[in-house]
Amino acid sequence: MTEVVAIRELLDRFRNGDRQALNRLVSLVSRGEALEEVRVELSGIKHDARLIALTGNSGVGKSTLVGQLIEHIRSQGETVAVLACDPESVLTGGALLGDRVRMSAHAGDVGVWVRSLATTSGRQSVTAHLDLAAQLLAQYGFDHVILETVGAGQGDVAVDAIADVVVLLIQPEIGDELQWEKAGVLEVADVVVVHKGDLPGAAQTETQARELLNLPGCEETPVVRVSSKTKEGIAELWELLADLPSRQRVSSRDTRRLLRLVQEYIADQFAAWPEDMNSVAEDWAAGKLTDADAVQRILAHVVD
Ligand SMILES: Nc1nc2c(ncn2[C@@H]2O[C@H](COP(=O)(O)OP(=O)(O)O)[C@@H](O)[C@H]2O)c(=O)[nH]1
Ligand SMILES: [Mg+2]
Repeated sequence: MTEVVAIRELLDRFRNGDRQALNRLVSLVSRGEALEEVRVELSGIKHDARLIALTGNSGVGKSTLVGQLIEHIRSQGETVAVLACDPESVLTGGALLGDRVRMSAHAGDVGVWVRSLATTSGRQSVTAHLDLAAQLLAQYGFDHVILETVGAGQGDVAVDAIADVVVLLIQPEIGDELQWEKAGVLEVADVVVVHKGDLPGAAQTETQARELLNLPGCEETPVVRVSSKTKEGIAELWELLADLPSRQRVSSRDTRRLLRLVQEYIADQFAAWPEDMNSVAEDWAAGKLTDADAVQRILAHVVD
């Protein structure tokens, strides 16, 4: 009973802009508590903040970039809240500390709110809690809410289900096997950032990402090269994000996912090139078949 009253009082204070109440509520929902009360509080309420998710493998520089974005946003007189959700932080403990150190430059600035969430529970609930926590921050009045999460796509957290804009960070890789290419994680991104743009190989990575994303019939996904070290591309990235209408690209992303599936399906079908397709190839090469006719013949074979 007392608990219900306490939560109601917290929500009252939250509504009046009490920062401590906000902090308590975020803690509660991220632990999976007071979910129903907060959900009711937030239902039907509108806010202008957009939820921007920065995602990518551990070590790609998400926290560092968030730090740069905070600085940029503050220099424009706007406010920002950041929820860092890094399941690996829970295991290692180290990343959490690192994030705090990098982001602590803004301690004492009321225009900045940063919290690392230790998420240990299952995928579904993490997403639900994270969504509510983010909505609380938006409703509180922050101009921007940024989520830092590891690995969209193979998803510890289904960020693309809750974020308005998903920014995928990739970095120049050593060796020729590209992890992100194989995993097909590019599809969830509204914007792809080639991070650590100061490193050798960044231009090549940028070209590869463009090629992979430039599938026929799809709207192009913007690819930006950014270095948090030199600050090159930070302002451009932020401008791009500001210009990107929320969820504008969702249908394009779905199309891309589907086309990727079609590509894989066809590749599977032709893992062993069937004998009877040789004549199609020969006729096509000899100019007896138009491109369209040759493709149709092959597709007919696939559909069989
Ligand atoms: N060369 C270079 N290194 C960077 C850049 N941004 C971050 N790093 C380094 O990459 C490492 C991982 O950064 P961090 O932000 O913790 O990555 P996260 O795990 O994705 O949050 C750190 O050692 C950073 O100093 C960059 O723009 N250029
Ligand atoms: Mg981090």
